[in-house]
Amino acid sequence: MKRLLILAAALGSVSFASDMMMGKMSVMTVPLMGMGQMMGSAVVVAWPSGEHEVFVHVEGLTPGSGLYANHIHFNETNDAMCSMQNGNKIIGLNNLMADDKGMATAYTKLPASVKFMMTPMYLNIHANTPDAVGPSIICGDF
Ligand SMILES: [Cu+2]
Repeated sequence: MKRLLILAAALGSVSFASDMMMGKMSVMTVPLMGMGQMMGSAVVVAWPSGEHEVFVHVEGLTPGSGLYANHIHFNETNDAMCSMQNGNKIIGLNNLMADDKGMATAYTKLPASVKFMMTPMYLNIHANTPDAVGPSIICGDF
């Protein structure tokens, strides 16, 4: 996992959209920022088949604090961003589970029927208390 994140970071300057149009696999990294010690990164691998793989790694959660909801958000007006929290449409990703060090990793494979990357989006990790899907606590703009 760490190796993939490092590889993806090295490839981060590759133009995502143009590679997709040329039918090659492409990789995009998205830094995730939260309050205090909370931070992380997301790596999105886009395959020529239209499938996407999304790896999310975060640190700084409360150790052993359970599951955290994890979504990509976008909207119809193409202006979704973390600072506005205005992405009323979501692509669900697998939950993150905080380990005993407050780290969590989630992997989600999305079928080609899930279309994204053509509009501004952000990846949100939500507070898990008092509600299962609370306000955003860590976010990254695509
Ligand atoms: Cu969400």
